[in-house]
Amino acid sequence: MHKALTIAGSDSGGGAGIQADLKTFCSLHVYGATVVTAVTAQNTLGVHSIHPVPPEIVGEQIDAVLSDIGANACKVGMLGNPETVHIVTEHLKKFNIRNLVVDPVMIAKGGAKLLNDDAIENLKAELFPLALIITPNVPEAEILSGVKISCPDDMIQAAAQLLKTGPEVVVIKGGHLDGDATDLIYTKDEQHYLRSARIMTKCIHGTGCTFSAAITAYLTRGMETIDAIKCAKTYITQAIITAKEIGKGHAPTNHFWNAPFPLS
Ligand code: PXL
Repeated sequence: MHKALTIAGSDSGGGAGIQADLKTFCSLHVYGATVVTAVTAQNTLGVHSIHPVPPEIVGEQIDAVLSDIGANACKVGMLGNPETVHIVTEHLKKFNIRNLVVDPVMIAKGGAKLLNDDAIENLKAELFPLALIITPNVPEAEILSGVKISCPDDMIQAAAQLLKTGPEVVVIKGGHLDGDATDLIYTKDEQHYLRSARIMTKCIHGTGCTFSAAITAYLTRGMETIDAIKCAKTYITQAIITAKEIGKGHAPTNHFWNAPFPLS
């Protein structure tokens, strides 16, 4: 059985966070377990409120899942505050999780803060050293690396800085830059640009969560790291292309684009 764990926030609208992760795991035929770090009240128009789960309860959820069910790969999304970053790091260390994908979620599409400023250093110093892959978008990579990114070449400089914090692979998602949606995969030995044409759509809620969840699902299924990232790029691109308008704002992507019958 292929088993994955996501440690992330809940999005009541069902398009990002834990809900996006579970849908992605299901659609890629991976069993999904969940550790909820925060409950958000939100819809496609924005985040109304955020309620952090007490850090010790986050730790207990990790213990409960990993001491019994286990996980071939694990993904971390929204953490919110330094105490939760710390607890998650300590508990993941205890279970020696190797396939760890960290999506350093900071700000929601509408501008709501999903990570306090005082947690940024903890994320870099504590959690990144455990990660196999980190997947910042351009604004996150700028904050984490201190490098201003205006073009794909700048992503190389930022990724080189981020690699020093400990992950084996840095993926910078280039969707915030103008032009094609070009992502960078950066390791100490190889670099690849993954290019895809920009899709003009409002259906982009939860794209980052879905991409990192797809990487996690492919790792869970035993795929090599770089192949898992490339397949996840195809997965998120198709999920955006086939998305349907749900709600009045930024609709979620179509996690089930690969299902035998269309979303209706
Ligand atoms: O897409 C980032 C993200 C992650 N996690 C949760 C979110 C969002 C964006 O809204 O709500 C819970």
